[in-house]
Amino acid sequence: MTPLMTKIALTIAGVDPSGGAGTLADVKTFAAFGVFPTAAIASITFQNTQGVFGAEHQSAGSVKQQITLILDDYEVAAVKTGMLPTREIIEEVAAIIVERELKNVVVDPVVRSTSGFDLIDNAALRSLIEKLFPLADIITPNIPEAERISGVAIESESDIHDAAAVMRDLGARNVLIKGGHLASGESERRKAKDFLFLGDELTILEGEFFETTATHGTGCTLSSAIAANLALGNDLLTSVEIAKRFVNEAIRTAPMIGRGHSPINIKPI
Ligand code: PXL
Repeated sequence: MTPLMTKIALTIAGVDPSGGAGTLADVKTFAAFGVFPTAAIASITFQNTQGVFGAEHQSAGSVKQQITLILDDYEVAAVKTGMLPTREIIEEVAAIIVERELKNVVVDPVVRSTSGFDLIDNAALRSLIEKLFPLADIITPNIPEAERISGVAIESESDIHDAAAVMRDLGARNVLIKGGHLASGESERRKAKDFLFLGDELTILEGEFFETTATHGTGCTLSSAIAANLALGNDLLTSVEIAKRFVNEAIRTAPMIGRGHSPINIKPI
């Protein structure tokens, strides 16, 4: 018999109605790990696998109401934040995390879609750094996000160290920089390397690099898989390792649907 989903995780993020990224990916991921999914919606984006064409954001009050009613009723074991498009929403989410003493907080600093659509404005990015980074157990930027946040242009592994150091100075305790973007441009036998800084201690996680367009939702899935595993009681290193393997497998077995970047295959482990 399948065990009951007694651990509960919360995603606070945007909706991608086409199901590849955002809260739909998060919910599928939580469920894949046997964690009960809850979701507060910060924005509804208009998109498909070919691009993001717009968004209609929620107010801070709406996001607060959604989260408050979940927290009043459920014991939430882990929280993942994704697309939080405005300063007001970010400040509200930060206040709730402090007030409710939420644990196992994974902050995916979503800045821009693969197709180049800005998912957050500059004022919001500043408050994400100021208000949410210090509350996060881990932040999970990809390379373009790490560059924008740290101001360090990343072309080598030593640049990754510098960017991580800047982000730790900005208040992030633990930083996972997803190196997938760094792999492109190099030659044969590529590895998809992720760089995990627990404090200033670096662990490099190597996975297979797949030459594929099926990358839509990888960042959302990775961060929510980390949150799911933290909700299950795993430590941070173990959670990141399991999450990375999960995303690798989801890319490898992607359904190749849609006319653009296919979603990945988020399925029960
Ligand atoms: O992958 C970043 C991301 C996060 N959240 C939402 C998105 C996207 C990218 O398209 O649409 C809702």
